[in-house]
Amino acid sequence: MSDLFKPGPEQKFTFGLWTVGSIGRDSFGEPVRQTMSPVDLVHLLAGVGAYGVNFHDNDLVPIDATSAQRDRIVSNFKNALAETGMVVPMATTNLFSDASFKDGAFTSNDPKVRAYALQKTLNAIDLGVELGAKIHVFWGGREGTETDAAKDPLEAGKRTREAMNFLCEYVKDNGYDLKFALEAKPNEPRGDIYLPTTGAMLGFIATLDHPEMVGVNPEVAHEHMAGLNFLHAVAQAWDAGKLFHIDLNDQAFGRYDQDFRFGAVNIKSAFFLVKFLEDVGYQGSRHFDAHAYRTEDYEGVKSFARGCMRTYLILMDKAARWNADSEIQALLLEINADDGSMEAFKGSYSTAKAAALKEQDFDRQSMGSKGLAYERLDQLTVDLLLGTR
Ligand code: DIG
Ligand code: MN
Ligand code: MN
Repeated sequence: MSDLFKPGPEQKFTFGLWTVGSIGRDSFGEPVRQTMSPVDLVHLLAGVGAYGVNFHDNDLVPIDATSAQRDRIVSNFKNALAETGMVVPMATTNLFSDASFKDGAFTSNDPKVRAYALQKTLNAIDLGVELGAKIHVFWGGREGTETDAAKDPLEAGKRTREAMNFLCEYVKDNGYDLKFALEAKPNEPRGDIYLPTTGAMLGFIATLDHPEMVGVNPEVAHEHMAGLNFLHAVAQAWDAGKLFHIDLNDQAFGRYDQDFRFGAVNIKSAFFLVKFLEDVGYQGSRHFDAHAYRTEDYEGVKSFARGCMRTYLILMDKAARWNADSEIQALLLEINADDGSMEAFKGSYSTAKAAALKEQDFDRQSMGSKGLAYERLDQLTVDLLLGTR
């Protein structure tokens, strides 16, 4: 592949240990790849040009490891980071694999499970901070139901709020330089998952004691599973100052969580997302929460990882071309033309402004008959993406 689209630290491309470390087990099949150690995965990621590596607590330290084993694992991991120059921008807690979380973690009906989930998260926060993480993600994969007979959604919300408030206080109490990013998903592995979309998460954050410490980690596949426009979810998060992290991958609509390589399905929506992130100057990690096809060996896994970053870089180039394309930009100027006749009605409210607006005549016929040239604009975009301009 050409060196033109070579990843560098400036893009902050990161992968979770669980992504390139996925051994291809799924609900209908056994693993197809051998397990690689976290140290080997760090070297694999460094070898393909990634900037950083993220992990769930148990991706790195097995749930039943002794403290001596934990210390040795962490020390070896730190050595691999030092040898490769890789960093750990984000960590997270696995609150979904162990059987004890079968009915949720923070929202479990069992108070012992809720307390254990908090304890596990405190330890995972400590581990992430020890390795340099500045963001801790919460994906509530088991926080949901198959029957609403089993759990009052109000109570589930209160339990989640109580846990998040407790954990924010823990970070403050320990003086950690750490923020939380909540990741939404509408379903799978639960029949329905609470707080199913990024928009729902944004509303929930406003109810917390320390909302300034909590943002969102939108994932392409998860908004697509809900049939939503991912760019619009990201733009709303950005507008609210809450885009603390982002999970990039791809996903066909109306399917289970496919976690495909970035841009593998919806190249046009991936383009508009990349253009948005680059236009607004997003400074966070570009995290690929995805995994290679189950058909692949580790050479295929490396192709997967390189492909995520390469497609992002190609779309960055396309975005710069779109922004510099004179025909596209001329069309945008035309579309957004403003003759200044409505200046009096812009901005904040006044009694006089409302009275004047009520007296204003509008020519609905002329407004409704105006052609907007969106077909031409979109075709110019498709031409640019297909390389014919
Ligand atoms: C799944 O999309 C979730 C988990 O892999 C993890 O908790 C989070 C971090 O990106 N994404
Ligand atoms: Mn996913
Ligand atoms: Mn994710």
